[in-house]
Amino acid sequence: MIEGFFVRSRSMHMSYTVGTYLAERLSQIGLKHHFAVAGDYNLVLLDQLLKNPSCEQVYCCNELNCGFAAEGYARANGAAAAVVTFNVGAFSALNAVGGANAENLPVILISGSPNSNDYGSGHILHHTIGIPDYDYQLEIAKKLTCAAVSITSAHDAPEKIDHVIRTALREKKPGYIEIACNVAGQPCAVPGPISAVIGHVSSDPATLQAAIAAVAAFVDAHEKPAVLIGSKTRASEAEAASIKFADALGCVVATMGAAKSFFPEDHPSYVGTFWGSASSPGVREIFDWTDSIIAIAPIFNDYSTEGWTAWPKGPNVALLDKDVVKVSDRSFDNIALSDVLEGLVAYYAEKPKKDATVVEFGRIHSTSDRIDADIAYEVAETKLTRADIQSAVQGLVTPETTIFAETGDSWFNVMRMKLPRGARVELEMQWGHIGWSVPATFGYAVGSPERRHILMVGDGSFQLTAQEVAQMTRRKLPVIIFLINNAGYTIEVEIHDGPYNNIKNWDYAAVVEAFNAQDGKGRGLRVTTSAELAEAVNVAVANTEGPTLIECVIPRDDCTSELISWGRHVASANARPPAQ
Ligand SMILES: Cc1ncc(C[n+]2csc(CCOP(=O)(O)OP(=O)(O)O)c2C)c(N)n1
Repeated sequence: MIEGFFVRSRSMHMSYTVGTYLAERLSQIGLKHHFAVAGDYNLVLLDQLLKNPSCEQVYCCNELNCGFAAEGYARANGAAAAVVTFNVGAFSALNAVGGANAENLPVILISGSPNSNDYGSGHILHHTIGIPDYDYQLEIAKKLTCAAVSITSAHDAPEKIDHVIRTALREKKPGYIEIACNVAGQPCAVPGPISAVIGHVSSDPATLQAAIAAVAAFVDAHEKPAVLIGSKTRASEAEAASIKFADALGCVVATMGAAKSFFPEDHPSYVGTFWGSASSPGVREIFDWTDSIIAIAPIFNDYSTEGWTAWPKGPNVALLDKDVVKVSDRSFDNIALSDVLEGLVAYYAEKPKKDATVVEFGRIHSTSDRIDADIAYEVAETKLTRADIQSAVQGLVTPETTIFAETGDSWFNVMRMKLPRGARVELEMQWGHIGWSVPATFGYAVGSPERRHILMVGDGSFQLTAQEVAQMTRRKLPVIIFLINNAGYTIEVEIHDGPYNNIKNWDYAAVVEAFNAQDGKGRGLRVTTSAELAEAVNVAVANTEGPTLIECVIPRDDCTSELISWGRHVASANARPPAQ
């Protein structure tokens, strides 16, 4: 409503350029920021974007980080934009765009591109591979995004921009827009109502009814169903509906590793993580005992199935995905997951609860919960352990907290945490680019300053993208970083060890001080005992004017037992000999 008024009132008084049109659309879809690295192909565009005060420009140290910062922002705000220069910038950002695709996040990558007169002219331009053909970046972007356009004329810019933003928002996938450097400032049409871009697409009514009936028949035919929540539940906008579905059905609910925090952990039906041998206590057993699984928006890959050893599939699994349902050899598409779940909620409203798995879980679940066991640690002058770090993070988690857990043992540490309702965990398990978490936490923190942000990152991962801590310092973001210095790539050690898993040690705490230069308020602390860790956590909580990095020094082989067994399964899957 407000946005519509904003468009009308502005459009009566001001004219638009391609760049201000784009800025208007970005702010209309709810972006208060966009991320950028400057380059001569995008400078005019950046000027145009700056003219819109409601969508602030936020700078990054490099384009890979810029893409990941946008990816993190999209996790907090539902969408994001990153602006980069041609080839040298965009190619780095495209890695993060691949990540946004894998993680189902609508990140719009915007690249400045050559002067429109240079297309087809035979001119060779800087930053390119030295051939007078400038389509190859667009062609690559088409593979990694759901919609990609090149704008070389202001005339068709509005519909091209709208097409990319609309498709990205609907599909929850990244989009790509390149704008010729001499076109960004050209006059352009006034934006129409934003509802044309963000309008809701309805489920096909007949298919929806048929899908609901098929799932209901599947559930009715089984005595002991269990619900498994997958990581695409958020992208499917089905988190609220899946809670209602769990309430109506009354059976156990587990989350997959990548979906940690996508279902409230204080819900009476919630049992923990299902992840093969890395499952929470009792969860693998209850999934062995169940006679049917309703899998909601899962991603079953080699990692999430623990090297294909814990892969729910076959006739006893109903798949309720983002816009397709597959059950009992029937398939229904063009339906929204939340509509399917709401239909099932109505169907089960008056029926007796299917709670056999809840009763059984109560029987098999050990009372010696390893999470509680781990939190009861003693603050002492003894050598710091992995469990101490896990406990320190657990102690900081509030309903307003988001924990970013980087690829590595941080995944398995965070699986053990107990989350109050409202707390979130962010993981990048499908793409799994180490170093993702530093810029992604930065972007997320820009987009949700009201929350507490905690980052758990290994030393190996940190070395890829460390410089983005400087942007946290620049914007005074009080992110608390637990950097686990275990002297190497421990997760890789558990999969397959060799000299390539040893890394050069850094003085990580000093790195933060270096980023401070003359004006930063970041803190860097190095701890080797649990007592020092407790003290450092107090310093971190008190530092509200910048990030605090706590370098936690632990032995190389101090990792979770889940990592060890998961790593063994993944190694076996990797080692399968070629089929004859
Ligand atoms: C960009 C990229 N390069 C390489 C890898 C392979 N890789 C996966 S995990 C990992 C090591 C992570 O080590 P660290 O951050 O120290 O965490 P730890 O395992 O010690 O907990 C590597 C190299 C990757 N996932 N992404």
